[in-house]
Amino acid sequence: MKSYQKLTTDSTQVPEAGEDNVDGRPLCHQKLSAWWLGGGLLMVAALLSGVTVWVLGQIWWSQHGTPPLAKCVSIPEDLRFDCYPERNTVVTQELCEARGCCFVDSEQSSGSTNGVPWCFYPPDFPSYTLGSVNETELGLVGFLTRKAKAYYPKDIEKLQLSVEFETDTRLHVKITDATSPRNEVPLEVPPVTKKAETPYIPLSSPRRTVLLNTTMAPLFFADQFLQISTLLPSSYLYGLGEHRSNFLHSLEWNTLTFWARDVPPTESFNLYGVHPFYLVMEKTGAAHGVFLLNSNAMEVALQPAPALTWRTIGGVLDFYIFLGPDPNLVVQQYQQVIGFPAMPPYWGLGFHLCRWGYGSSNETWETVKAMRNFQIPQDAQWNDIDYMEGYRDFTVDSQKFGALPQMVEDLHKHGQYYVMILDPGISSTQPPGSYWPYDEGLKRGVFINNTQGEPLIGKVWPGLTAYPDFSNPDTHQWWLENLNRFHSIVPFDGIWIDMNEPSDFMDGSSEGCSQGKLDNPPYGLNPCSTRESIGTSAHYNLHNLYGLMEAKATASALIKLREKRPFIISRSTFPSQGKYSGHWLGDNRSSWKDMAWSIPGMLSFSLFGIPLVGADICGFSGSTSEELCTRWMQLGAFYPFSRNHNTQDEKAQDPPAFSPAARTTMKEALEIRYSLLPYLYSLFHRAHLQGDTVARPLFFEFPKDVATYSIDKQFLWGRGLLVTPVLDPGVDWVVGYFPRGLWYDYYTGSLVNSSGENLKMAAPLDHINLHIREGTILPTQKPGCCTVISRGNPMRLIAALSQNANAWGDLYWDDGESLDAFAKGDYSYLVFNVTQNTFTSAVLHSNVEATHVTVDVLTVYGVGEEPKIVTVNGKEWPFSYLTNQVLTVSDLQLSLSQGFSIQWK
Ligand SMILES: *[C@@H]1O[C@H](CO)[C@@H](O)[C@H](O)[C@H]1NC(C)=O
Ligand SMILES: *[C@@H]1O[C@H](CO)[C@@H](O)[C@H](O)[C@H]1NC(C)=O
Ligand SMILES: *[C@@H]1O[C@H](CO)[C@@H](O)[C@H](O)[C@H]1NC(C)=O
Ligand SMILES: *[C@@H]1O[C@H](CO)[C@@H](O)[C@H](O)[C@H]1NC(C)=O
Ligand SMILES: *[C@@H]1O[C@H](CO)[C@@H](O)[C@H](O)[C@H]1NC(C)=O
Ligand SMILES: *[C@@H]1O[C@H](CO)[C@@H](O)[C@H](O)[C@H]1NC(C)=O
Ligand SMILES: CC(=O)N[C@H]1CO[C@H](CO)[C@@H](O)[C@@H]1O
Repeated sequence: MKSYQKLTTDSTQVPEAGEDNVDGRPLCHQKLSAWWLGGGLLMVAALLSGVTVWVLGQIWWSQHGTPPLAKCVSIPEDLRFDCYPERNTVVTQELCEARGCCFVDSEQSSGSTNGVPWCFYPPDFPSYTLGSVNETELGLVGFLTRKAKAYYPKDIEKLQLSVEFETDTRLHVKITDATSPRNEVPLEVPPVTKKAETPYIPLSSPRRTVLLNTTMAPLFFADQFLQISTLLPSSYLYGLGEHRSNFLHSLEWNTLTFWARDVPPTESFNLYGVHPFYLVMEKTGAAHGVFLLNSNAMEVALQPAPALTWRTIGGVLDFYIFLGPDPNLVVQQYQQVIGFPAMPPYWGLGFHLCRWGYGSSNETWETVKAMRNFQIPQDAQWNDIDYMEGYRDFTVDSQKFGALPQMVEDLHKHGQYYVMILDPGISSTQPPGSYWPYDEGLKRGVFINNTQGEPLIGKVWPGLTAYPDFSNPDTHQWWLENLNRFHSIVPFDGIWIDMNEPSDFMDGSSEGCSQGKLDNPPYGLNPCSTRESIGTSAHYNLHNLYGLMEAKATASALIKLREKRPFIISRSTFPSQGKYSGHWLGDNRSSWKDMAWSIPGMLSFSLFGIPLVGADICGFSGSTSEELCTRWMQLGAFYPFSRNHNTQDEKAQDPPAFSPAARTTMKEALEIRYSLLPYLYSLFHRAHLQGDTVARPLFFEFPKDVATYSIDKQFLWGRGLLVTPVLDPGVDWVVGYFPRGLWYDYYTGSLVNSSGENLKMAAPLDHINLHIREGTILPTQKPGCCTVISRGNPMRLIAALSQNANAWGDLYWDDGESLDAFAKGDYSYLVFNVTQNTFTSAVLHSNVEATHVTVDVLTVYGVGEEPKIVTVNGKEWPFSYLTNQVLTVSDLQLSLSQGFSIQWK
């Protein structure tokens, strides 16, 4: 440890990257340098391969007092940081100046009608001073001290700041109370070994971007109010969920709340999950990401400077900064911290059907039979809460759902699966001795208590309920035993965990909100959100983690019960949720607008490391129409998690419920999905292995193309398949953006040679536009009724040649359900490529799994000239060639487990 001297210079000049002669001594760390300049300026710069500069900013101090108006007015509106963000408060000059802030009302804001705050911080508002800076193994540590009281109670005087360069591309900045411990999120960040790191990809030109600049507004660190603001290097900001918004966030004075909440998706509301992570596309096409690891109720205020303010009402300021430099790497680096998503079972990628209000097991069963009858692919049938007796978990309505066990047996006989809903609320009103889950839960003390140490009672579907405390390991054991007892009656395969924000139909609890400080924080966030607080001390900190903890308990129970990969879909989510579950986007309406919102929702969850995501196809509440449902089935066939789900008392919306024409179109859309499952499954493997996205925003693949930055009506599967759905009623065309390059129509192989333009395409009601990107090889398989069949069908490989006549693709294959198949080596991995008129399949890893799968057809799109001869492993072979430059070689019967080559000249 080396103590660090304050320097005398007043320079605030930013040193250039790699410059050694700045007025300050860099700490001796290979990648991280810190300079402490005059006036309390701390600057931390990360020098990445000598080209990247990253700056934390400065934390400064000056005299407190009412600032002179002239100084206030001179602050540009976009740079006014809100000093009075309290909702439902009319900010007066008196209130504002009592905080030592500038007050400039709307007239003086040059007639501006936007959200420019009237009360904002002067540039010299008092904050913390940095001192005692020492070098540590990975960075530096110092103390921040505050001399003047701020205006929130229990202002913490002395903080510890640590800045650590944990990997070449990840910085960890943590600000905590220097003297006493505070709530921290129990997230285990895996140690990063050099080996596991993703390679650093040098940019062609130096990246001298200031990613964070925290100098414009003061740092606050009181017991129940923590705030830090930063300028952003651009307005291209993504992430920050769960909210309903465009994929690209608006920075027009837009405040987003983070508090898990049961509410139908509505713009500007905080929704079911909490993901304090954002990704920014910088002006150069490079990307970085920031994650605030904090589980308390919080808020992010965005303003057009562009700037961002974090406000949280508990915990610590624990930031991870990911340097990318491309968006795929940012998301991978984020998942190195929160954990990579679980590998789903293969059947989980099939089509799922559900509704609330089938009314009986027989009606549910009839739907499955109708699907089979029309040969529409389906892997899983689900039930909502109506299967239960009085909506109580782990019960079956014996009158209406008496045949449920037989139905599940029948599903299994057909290679299909059963998933049912479970809510966390456990009915507390049954006579003692009649409801094991509650009786046993009470006995074992697994429920969340109120301040008097009694189980806290709220209200959900079954009426009054207690809430399991999933932070307690005893609760996991009790949950497992409940599931085990139920599984012996209904041998379910997957679980849908709903209402786990946790939802409560009452205000706080049956006793209302407590009077304690935790139910009445000095900075009340959105009253709609605090309303749902359950008033125990831990819950204040744990509320946002509830869905994560329940998913963890459920996944571990399912593994014990089935000894196969668990399949779980959760409504509430938190960072690292992908390790345990997928997510659906909640209780949408059957409307065109809601269908369109599903794409930004899905893409945001790709950023959050929860690739298994989809919306309720055809819409949950409200009544769908045949046209809407047809379009939605086409789009939903490309949700990574594909489920049609409906509410009670609405018309049926399962495919058999529609006209023959609509039904056929829906069936065809699902058959395309089933054809593409080998590709989708391989994408999930990459997500599981290293955090690649599955449903991918266009700009991830074209980060230099600014036109892609706001696209959220189209998306990619992986790098190679572009999906352009119709999102409007009454049209038979669609406009889609095609980044520069060659794109081939999935169905015909016809070429689109784009210069980076919007193109209008035919889109009759029975057609969804799909395009393969140049240079891609897609492994596809003949579809079947369900994955158990399709997995055994012959494959067709589709190669879409690049301008240079190359293509690349891969296939991950295993038995589709074993735990840790990859870790145990029980898989096959194949790489396909085309170079110099030769297609090769190379087997890089092989086990018995792939031997019975054959490759039957190779289709090559973009073969410029008709070949004279085609050879397969050196042997001449018949072929067909179409004038739209499509070469097809059929009847191959090649074993997937052996390498082969196909040549044309
Ligand atoms: C830095 O080192 C000095 C001297 O050992 C020590 O007094 C000080 O507390 C250290 N600072 C921090 C933040 O630990
Ligand atoms: C931070 O932002 C302020 C205000 O725009 C600017 O004066 C200062 O130079 C910035 N600091 C760095 C390191 O870019
Ligand atoms: C369900 O169907 C089975 C066989 O078709 C029949 O025996 C049973 O009574 C039905 N159950 C209900 C609850 O309708
Ligand atoms: C709740 O109180 C019961 C006793 O009433 C106790 O056994 C249990 O441990 C408490 N639970 C929690 C989470 O504190
Ligand atoms: C695509 O367009 C570019 C630019 O016009 C041209 O150079 C290229 O040859 C075209 N490629 C094909 C396969 O038509
Ligand atoms: C394509 O396959 C051949 C033969 O297996 C191999 O030599 C070549 O390196 C591969 N090219 C690419 C880009 O993977
Ligand atoms: C169930 C429900 O009504 N959900 C919401 C779906 O989204 C729209 C806005 O897009 C909301 O207004 C609805 O409340």
